[in-house]
Amino acid sequence: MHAWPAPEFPSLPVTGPEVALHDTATGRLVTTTPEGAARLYVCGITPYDATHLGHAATYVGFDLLNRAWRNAGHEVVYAQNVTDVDDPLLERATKVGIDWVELAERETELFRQDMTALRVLPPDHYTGAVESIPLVIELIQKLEAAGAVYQVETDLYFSVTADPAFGEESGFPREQMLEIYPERGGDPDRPGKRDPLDCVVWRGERPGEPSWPSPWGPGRPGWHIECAAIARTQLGGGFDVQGGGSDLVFPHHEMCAGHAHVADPGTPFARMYAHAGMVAYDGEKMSKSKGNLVFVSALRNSDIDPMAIRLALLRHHYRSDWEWTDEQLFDAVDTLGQWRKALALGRGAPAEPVVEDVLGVLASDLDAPAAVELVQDWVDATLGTDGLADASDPHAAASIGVLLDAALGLQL
Ligand code: 5CA
Ligand code: ZN
Repeated sequence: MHAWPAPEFPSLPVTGPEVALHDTATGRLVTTTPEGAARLYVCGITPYDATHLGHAATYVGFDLLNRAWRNAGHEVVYAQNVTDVDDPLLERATKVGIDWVELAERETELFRQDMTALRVLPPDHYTGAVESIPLVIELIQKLEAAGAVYQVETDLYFSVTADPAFGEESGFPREQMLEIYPERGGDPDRPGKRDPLDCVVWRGERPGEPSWPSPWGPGRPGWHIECAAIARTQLGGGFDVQGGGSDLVFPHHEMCAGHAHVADPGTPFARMYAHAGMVAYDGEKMSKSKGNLVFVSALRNSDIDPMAIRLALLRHHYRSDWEWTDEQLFDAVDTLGQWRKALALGRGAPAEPVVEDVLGVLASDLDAPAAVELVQDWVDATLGTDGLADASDPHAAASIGVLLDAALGLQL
């Protein structure tokens, strides 16, 4: 399917440092070392409802990585999926009495518009689960050839024990996996399974549900196999970063890695795994199932400047869990007003050190809050909030404007 239009990406006069990122699997800050283009996969939406600020925070977080890599002189190949057939989507479509295809298309289109408004760089490969069914079947056949799948009634399961590295992505002890699994789509107690942690790779047809033909009978793909198939096909083995929100650490990314390891023994799925923190609202994780949502599109419809939404998100480190409040948005609107005033002066405090420092903090685990502080210091010095305006750099505003756009995705 098509992604969304790319915003302009201005080039900076200097090259940024290599990007270091916190790796979930090792728990360490690791400097990424792309060979050729940097290859990024970020798990996409399940389009049964509009984009909320939690989704937006995750995609803006990985957009910082995309930008930091480009600013360090790398080409980036970015792939993202759309889980356009899955239980929650089908359940919602039935509940509201609309066709599931129509629901998925409508919400995916709204997501594209939200991402465009937030100036998130689009993926190069944007792929739906439905359109990747042939890839899924091909991958399951590889797993089958490796003896890693078995049938329970009309469903096909993946044996987690087939991957000797199973557990290394999340690092979770087995008890923790067993506890989380049922909360995140797993069915540990189903009779006939060889290991409670085994996951469905092909779900046999159920009455009233869509299905596609396969060597194992009509059905549809499991969730994890979808991302494994799309990522390894579009990015190849051992791509640089697998990303998503921290709710995907287990089981989703563990299972994706498991499938890929068994299909291509000796090749890692991703070289590292990065996860964004969870955004809460009203005291709980913002989630479609709880309904405590703030939609990006609702804010845009009430004439909120999308750049203020983006700035409010950037004020939190991508890895931290935090709670959204409306005040943060009003603060961001005020801050942007002040920044625009400083940029309108043309001259200002020296921009060169700001450019270098901002690229530096972003290359160190995407520290956007520190970058925002550095820009604020420049704005304060330029406007002379202490009565001492610094206008020593005649090209300051132009340089800071380009920096804000290229590094932080803020076009003011
Ligand atoms: N389609 C799957 C991934 S293959 C999925 O998780 N879809 S989703 O619509 O539920 O979430 C889309 C992305 O937003 C995922 O990366 C998820 O980890 C992230 N996400 C979901 N809720 C939040 C939240 N409250 N805060 C931050 N990120 C979130
Ligand atoms: Zn995924």
